[in-house]
Amino acid sequence: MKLSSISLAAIASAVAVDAHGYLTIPFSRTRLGAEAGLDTCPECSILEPVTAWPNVTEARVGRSGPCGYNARVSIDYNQPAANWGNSPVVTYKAGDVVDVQWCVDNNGDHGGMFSYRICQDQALVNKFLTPGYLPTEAEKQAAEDCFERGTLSCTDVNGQNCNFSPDCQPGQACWRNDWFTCNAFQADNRRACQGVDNAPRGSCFTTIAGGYTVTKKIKIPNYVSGHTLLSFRWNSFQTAQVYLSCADIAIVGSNGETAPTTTKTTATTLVTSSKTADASCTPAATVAVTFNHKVSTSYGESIKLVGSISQLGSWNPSSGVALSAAQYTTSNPLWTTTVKLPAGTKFEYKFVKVSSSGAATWESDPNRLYTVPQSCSDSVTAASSWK
Ligand SMILES: *[C@@H]1O[C@H](CO)[C@@H](O)[C@H](O)[C@H]1NC(C)=O
Ligand SMILES: [Cu+2]
Repeated sequence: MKLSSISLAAIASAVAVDAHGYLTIPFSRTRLGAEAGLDTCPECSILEPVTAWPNVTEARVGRSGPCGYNARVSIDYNQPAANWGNSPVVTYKAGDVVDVQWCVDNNGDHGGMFSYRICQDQALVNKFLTPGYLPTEAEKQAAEDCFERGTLSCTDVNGQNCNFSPDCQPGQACWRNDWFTCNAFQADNRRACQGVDNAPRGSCFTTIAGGYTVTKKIKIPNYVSGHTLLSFRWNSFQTAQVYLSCADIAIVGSNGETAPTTTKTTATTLVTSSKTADASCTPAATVAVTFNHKVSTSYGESIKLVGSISQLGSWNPSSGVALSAAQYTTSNPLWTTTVKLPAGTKFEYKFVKVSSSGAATWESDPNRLYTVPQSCSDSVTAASSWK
């Protein structure tokens, strides 16, 4: 059956289904976001409305990029943050066959096809590994094109059932678009999920109706990297949707050899962009510096950023910058703010806890030091915890 993108969009709105799926093993950035309490619907990172079927490569990824954008919680997983993207979650060996898993919500198995991909262009992938840097849409699409070229063939794994895999061509028996987890495609009266793995509902975490694991094997390509990405893409058949997520991985050679060391710099309290100026880009004059500060507070208390420059109140707490607790949870007590500052500005600062009566408690000495990076990146993140 051939459906135009218009009829696919019509089905999507008529069915009005909600939730869907994301990569869980290896731990994706999306999973880490959910476990940190920041992403309240990890299965909801959706690229829509797009043509997802039968041409599974037609959709442009837009802001979703190869790692996904969750519009519900405004999280862009293409950008490393405090809880994801800074280091590999697993190290694989080139040529090994390993288990990978995604989680589909009981409410939203939309059929279609899914694939795992590795982009072997490290320079493209590095845009997604630079702390604080948000890749542009052009960089997201360039990376996505590379991930599509790097689709890991299902048939590279001996004996694996390769239905629903882009290895298949239209017309072949394996080119499947029915529900792969539930026996209920277009048949709500026999809506019953056994799960691909025969795992019970709730075998993986989703927030809408409970998740079912979908476990497959992939063969790690002959590529070595100290830090790269495995991207998961599911093209839905039933709805005009594509689901994207990614995990930070490392790959060593088949004899254990590692990639040459990269030039990423990290420090205990500050994580700054290491992107250096190159001939092909214009250095940013102003940089949006996001301060992610972890500090537990009680009801009525607030946190301010106060420092030596006028933009930070010239050491006067009442003129300091108030942080937002919008992402604060008990397990992840995050206060944040973003301040635009001229590149190269050097300053000292501290965080200040302000009680409901207005009394200010300063962090302990010494003052924190910061230099706004001079690079092509116009945004950067500084992560810290109360001291
Ligand atoms: C699928 O879409 C891509 C991008 O628009 C296009 O280049 C390609 O020809 C399409 N394939 C088919 C079979 O229509
Ligand atoms: Cu859905």
